[in-house]
Parts: sequence; structure tokens; C-alpha cells
Amino acid sequence: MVSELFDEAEWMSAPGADRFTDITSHVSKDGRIARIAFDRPEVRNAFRPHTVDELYQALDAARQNPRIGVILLTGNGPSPKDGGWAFCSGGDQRIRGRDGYKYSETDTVTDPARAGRLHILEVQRLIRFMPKVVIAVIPGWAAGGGHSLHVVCDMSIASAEHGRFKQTDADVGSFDAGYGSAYFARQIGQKFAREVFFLAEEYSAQRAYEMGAVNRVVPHAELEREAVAMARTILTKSPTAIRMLKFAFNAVDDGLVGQQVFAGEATRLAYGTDEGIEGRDAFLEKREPDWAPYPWQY
Ligand code: S0N
Repeated sequence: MVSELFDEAEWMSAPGADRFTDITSHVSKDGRIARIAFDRPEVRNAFRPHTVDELYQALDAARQNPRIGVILLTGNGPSPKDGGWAFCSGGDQRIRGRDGYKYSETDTVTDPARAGRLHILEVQRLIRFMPKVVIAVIPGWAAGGGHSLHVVCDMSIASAEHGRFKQTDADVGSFDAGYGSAYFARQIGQKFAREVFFLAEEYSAQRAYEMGAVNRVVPHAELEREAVAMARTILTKSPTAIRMLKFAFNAVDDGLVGQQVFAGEATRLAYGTDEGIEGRDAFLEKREPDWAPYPWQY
């Protein structure tokens, strides 16, 4: 069983997913939605570097699949140990060392180039900059770096009964000083964001909803069904409009990189116009471009 909330009728295994050990990766049977899940419920879905590598690969495969428009990021459960549910509890503290993380519990760090990589931030950027909608589907704890992941997702939907939020970074001496905190403050306001980090208290899904940190709170048993329904609504929209909107929402907080990403999409659109094609053809045909048909619009 993948997860108690997993609907076998909805999903098929994603290509190559059988090689994953720390996550599961599925595609909806119509090929339009990806479901990628942490699969370490016995440690509240904490991630080790190996988990992050797999997560990156699965997300990037979904990004490159032109049929997929929405990705659901979730955590499998419940824990076989105690029945607890989690989205993700952040970095695996058992393998954290002075300079970062060992690759896995049994690792003695044989490859210095891989030691201590905090590359969950690469996953954050992949989610942030992919031109598809990523929804955090939160069946239980979102804590530490798991909290940061839900923050960077485009939307969040949480289990009413088991959804729990806690930003433990300052408890364990870590700090996500990027999207996890500063962007979180843009979402819910400075006072609330500082409270969440400085007090590191537990918040229910309902409280997170009231703060503006999650979009929807739904009965636990319906969590994935509701998430799929949200995804299907998004899939009825124009892919170009959704990608331009996502990058427009991002741009104001992403500085020159945000402008670069948005501008890249604008260039792509311009290349598809007759005017853009005239520029290309004029160069290839070694002649002056004829811009006459294209007015200086106002
Ligand atoms: C999630 C919590 C609140 C759940 O509490 P609960 O329900 O009482 O369960 P527990 O009994 O505590 O846990 C059940 C079992 O799971 C193990 N476990 C839980 N979380 C982790 C973890 N993160 N690492 C390793 N093991 C974990 C427990 O030990 C227990 O095991 P057993 O049964 O054997 O006793 C609670 O568990 C909790 O507070 N967890 C820790 C949350 C945490 O502090 N996470 C780390 C925070 N920091 C990061 O994530 C940094 C990540 C990072 O790499 C980063 C780097 C740079 C910039 C940004 C980031 C970033 O993303 O933040």
C-alpha cells in the first residue's frame, strides 16, 4: 500500500519510479497530474540527501512531461510505528553533521563533493520556477524544512484532522532565510511569520487557514480527492495563462531572476509572432527586416 489516502484507481506508476526508495512517484491515469510523495512515514517523512535527489528527479521529470500541468506534493502515511501522519518534517536530524548532512544513515561520507549538501533549496527553486502548478497536499505534520516546502508550493491543502504546522528551525539551530521565512512573511504578514519562527509553536490546519498559510482545509479521508479536483479545475485553464500568472506572482519577490523568468516567457511568445519570425527570416535571408506590417502599438 502506497498510503492510506492513495486511490489506486486514480494513479499509475510514473516512468522509472520503481528505482526510488525514499519517495513514490505516480501519474494520473489520464497523464495530466503527477503525485509525488515522501515515503519515510516512520520518521514523519524527514528527508535525507538521497530523498532530496529522488525528489528533484521526480519533480524534474514531471516538469518535462508536456501532458502534466499540476503536481501534487504529499507525504505517504500513516507511520507504521505509531499511526502518525506527516507531509514532511524537514531535514533528517539523525544524519546531520557539523558541515551539513551525511548522504544516508549508514554513510561515512566517502564522497566529499556530496557531503553536507543542503540541496533541498534546489528543490525549492525547481518548484518555484517550473511553469506548472505545484500543490502541497498536507496529510499531517509540515515541520522545519517540510514547512518551508509547503510555503514555496503554489497552493496548500491540508487535512482537517491531522494537518499540523510547526516551524522548528530555530529549535534545532537551522534557518531557512529565503522562501521559508522571508517569502512566508509576504504570504501571511510579518507579525505572524515572526511568531511562527520565534515561538515554534504548533498550529492546526484551521489556524494555518486563518493565518492565510493554506488555501483549503478538508476532511482527512477526502484530502487527495479534493487535491485532484483542484488540479482538474486548473487543467481546464489556458496553460500559457497559468504559466504567465505564476511567473507574474513570483516576479515581484524574485528580483532580477523573477524578471528573467518572466521575460523568457515573453520572448517565447514573441518568437511565435509574425513580427518575430520576420526578424529571424531577415537574418537567415541576409536582407534588411521589413517591420512595416508591425505598427508601434499604443
Ligand atoms: C514533526 C514533529 C513535530 C512530530 O512530532 P510527533 O508527532 O510527536 O512525532 P515524533 O515522536 O517526534 O517523531 C516520530 C518519529 O520520527 C522521528 N523524526 C521526526 N522528525 C524527524 C526528523 N526531522 N529527522 C529525523 N527523525 C525525525 C522521531 O525521531 C521519531 O522517531 P522514533 O520513533 O525513532 O523516536 C517532530 O517529530 C519534530 O519536531 N521533528 C523534527 C522537525 C525538525 O526540526 N526538522 C528539521 C528542521 N530543519 C530543517 O529541516 C533544515 C533543512 C534544511 O536542510 C535547510 C537547509 C538550509 C536552508 C533551509 C532548509 C530548510 O528547508 O529548512
